[in-house]
Amino acid sequence: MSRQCQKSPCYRAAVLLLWTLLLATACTGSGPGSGPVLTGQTEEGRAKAATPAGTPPCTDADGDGFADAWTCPGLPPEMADCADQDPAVGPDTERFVPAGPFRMGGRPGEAGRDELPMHEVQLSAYCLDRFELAAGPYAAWLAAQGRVPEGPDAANPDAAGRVVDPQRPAEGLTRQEAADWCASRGQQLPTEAQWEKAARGGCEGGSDPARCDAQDERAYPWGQQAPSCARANHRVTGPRGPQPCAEGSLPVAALPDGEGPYGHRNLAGNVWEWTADRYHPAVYGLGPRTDPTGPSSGGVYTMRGGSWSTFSTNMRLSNRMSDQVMGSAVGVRCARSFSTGQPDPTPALAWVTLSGRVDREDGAPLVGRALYVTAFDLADLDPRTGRLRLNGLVATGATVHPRAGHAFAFPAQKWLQPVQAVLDALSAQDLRWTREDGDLTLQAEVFGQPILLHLSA
Ligand SMILES: [Ca+2]
Ligand SMILES: [Ca+2]
Ligand SMILES: [Ca+2]
Repeated sequence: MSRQCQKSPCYRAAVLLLWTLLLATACTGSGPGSGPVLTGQTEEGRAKAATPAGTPPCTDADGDGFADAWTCPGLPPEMADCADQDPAVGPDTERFVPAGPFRMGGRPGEAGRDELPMHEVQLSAYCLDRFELAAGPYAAWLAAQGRVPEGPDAANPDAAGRVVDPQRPAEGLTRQEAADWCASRGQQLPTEAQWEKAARGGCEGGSDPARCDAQDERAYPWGQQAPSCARANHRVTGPRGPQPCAEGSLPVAALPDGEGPYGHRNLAGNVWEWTADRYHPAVYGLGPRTDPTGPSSGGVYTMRGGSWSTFSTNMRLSNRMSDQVMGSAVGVRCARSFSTGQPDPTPALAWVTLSGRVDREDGAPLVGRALYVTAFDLADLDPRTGRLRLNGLVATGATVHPRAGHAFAFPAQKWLQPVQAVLDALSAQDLRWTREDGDLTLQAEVFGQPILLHLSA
């Protein structure tokens, strides 16, 4: 792009487009049933917890057999009590994550651009629910307040308040509903950093507890092994394309093999999880971050973890998604934190969603089962080719589904900025584009596959 443009407001505005385009045909198949149900603590565990070795005087005020995590931070996570005044809270319901650094983000080539660069983040100690919120307690809480589900994607309970399965996660909550639930328990939505540290583990693990190293950069909550249906309820990659592990969600206590380093279950897969942070694709490179809380302004929020309908390629724990995408299967798990967060110093984003269609630049059929395009901005411009390198992917499989010209659109209420202003800003860049009757065609590529994006106001 030109120097003039780098200095221009249009560049600083970092125009973002976000859209999802599914070209996939419906997949069929069945997965495993629910995993083992969580068991309660054992008498042996209680005896151990009451006498932690080598730690300051530890209290067990509520007598639930587990010492107070906050005054006794050296406890292993399965013995730490996140609420020592509340016998209903223990390591079976919440897991303590000790203070310290962790490595946040993904590796180049494996992650979206909004997950780069991988960087060290300092977090105060916090607790995070061990499981996604289940529909049973959530529906009971709604009913007690005379509330009905408000979200357009309400699934469990559904829009009429009917619980599909009380053991499976609450699904289709609005962010406000999720935040209200957490507040009612004396908790909060986790920040993105809190969510990700619970999935990755802090640098106190790994090969060198004294510093962050490559051992502290696991790609998935369970480690480095590729996603499977035993570890995460998602659409697993196979020779015939992504296949669903199950019909929708699984009980929140299912899949113990997928537990994270502190014992959290179903962080990856099952349902997406709301976070406290506003979405921004470029906060990771801003400098040192301590208890970051995301941008201080904006109306687009971040979800983490993927769902039962997310592909294996997006099960990595650093994956980020915003609530611009409609129909996402989203739930929540709450955090318990007493730290004062620090907002990331970023300018407000200009957001827009557009409708249109996508074709291959050379007119050939699109190859792959799905084309999934997330946020991009002008920094994604390849100066060599003049094309946008999209933060997306073409999931490949043995079967080719040529669906060129596939139409897509987003509901009008998701348009946060005047579309014409965004098109004007894009037109002012040195992009390769054509414009006709107000429509804009961008030349772009997804993992090297040239495509044409036809955008219309
Ligand atoms: Ca206790
Ligand atoms: Ca307790
Ligand atoms: Ca999840």
